[in-house]
Amino acid sequence: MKLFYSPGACSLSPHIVLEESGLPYEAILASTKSHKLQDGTDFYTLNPLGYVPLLELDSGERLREGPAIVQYVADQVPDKRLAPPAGTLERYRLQEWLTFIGTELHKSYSPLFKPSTPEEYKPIAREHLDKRYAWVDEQLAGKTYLLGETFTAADAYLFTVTGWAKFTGLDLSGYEHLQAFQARVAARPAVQAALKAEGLLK
Ligand SMILES: N[C@@H](CCC(=O)N[C@@H](CS)C(=O)NCC(=O)O)C(=O)O
Repeated sequence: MKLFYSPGACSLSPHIVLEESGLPYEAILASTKSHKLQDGTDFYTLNPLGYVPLLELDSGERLREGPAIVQYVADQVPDKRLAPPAGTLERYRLQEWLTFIGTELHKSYSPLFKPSTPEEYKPIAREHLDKRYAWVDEQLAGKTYLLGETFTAADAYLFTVTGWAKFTGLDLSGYEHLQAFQARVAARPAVQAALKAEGLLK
């Protein structure tokens, strides 16, 4: 498999899940700024939508959308329990989290990164995120990971987007369960490996 990623972008989530899976894969840099690969290939020829993450399977088929990619990878290695078995309520809990993180968190950060966003909109986006994080913090109380004791693909996604707070003026320091979660996930060897591979660790 090949994962097309950009350092620190939402593609870090499948990058972590691939590392956790232990499966062989290649990580290919596809900068969100240039939309070009290092060999000059126009990334739009691989993904007409131009965004990462993109997973190319060994068959040559390509899969888009982070929540779909992480579930695909997790399902290749059921023993790693990166996703609960399909059809169980727990699997829907995972999808509930992936959807929440994608639509309520990830896409609420996006305008904060765009130079074209009017300044007066930014506090509104931050307030929305803060309310959602207050809820996430409550959900994490007394838990190791979002689904309980086992690390899943949802944790990789929450960890990834929450890392953007410091770049977007969002103060999450008051959320103690969330802070503990971030530290716990960051300490996982697979997470360290993905961060290192993306050049995000010294
Ligand atoms: N719906 C997509 C969104 C992916 C996305 O927002 N990717 C961003 C990085 S976090 C990106 O590649 N932006 C550059 C662009 O859209 O050209 C998903 O969930 O996978």
